[in-house]
Amino acid sequence: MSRVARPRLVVASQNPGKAREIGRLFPDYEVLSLAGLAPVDFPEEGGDYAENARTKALVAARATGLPCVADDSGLEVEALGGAPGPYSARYGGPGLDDRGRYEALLGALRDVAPPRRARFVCHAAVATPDGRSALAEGACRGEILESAHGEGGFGYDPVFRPEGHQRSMAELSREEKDALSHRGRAFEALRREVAALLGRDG
Ligand code: ITT
Repeated sequence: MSRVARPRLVVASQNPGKAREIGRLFPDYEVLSLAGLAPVDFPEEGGDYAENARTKALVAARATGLPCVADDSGLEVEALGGAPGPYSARYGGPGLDDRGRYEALLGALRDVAPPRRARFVCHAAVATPDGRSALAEGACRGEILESAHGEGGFGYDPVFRPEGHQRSMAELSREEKDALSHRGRAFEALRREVAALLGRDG
């Protein structure tokens, strides 16, 4: 029995939690991680999710010579005027890990009564080495809890409860998170473009 080779797709992210999630959204592809393929220096990110996502995918596609997907994402908290937003990865100052960052967020919201409404946003990008690219976005509404719950996911998941659920994002199964997350939705919306750019039927 002959097996049709799956097209190769590189996940351009230096965040292992994020890279795992993007990878599992593409079961029909041979997903490769950036680490070990080519040294890639991402430029410093600005405040525009879409531009950041496209730049990550394009820079990685040029460096690896392979089609790449990337995302730029963040957590927008209503009581903080939409912060940290595109700066979510750096919230609370340098040297913090995921836990340090969500603890800084809980501290900033200490005097804000629930519900502390928030949403995760994700702009997904695909790019080819010859410079073609496409973008799509997704969001997930919810609220910031008063303490951390759960061990799954990454980043702010333990302190975020998606709308309509009684558990934090970190207490959901991988399948549950992928079905409702900003990232799951953004890459679902990008699926056809990925197939088209890689020369596959959607
Ligand atoms: P790459 O740029 O290398 O992909 P990064 O972590 O720097 O990694 P971003 O600039 O897009 O990526 O930052 C997104 C941050 O938003 C991420 O570091 C988390 O703090 C937060 N975040 C995004 N998606 C999340 C999710 O699904 N769950 C929890 N936190 C998330």
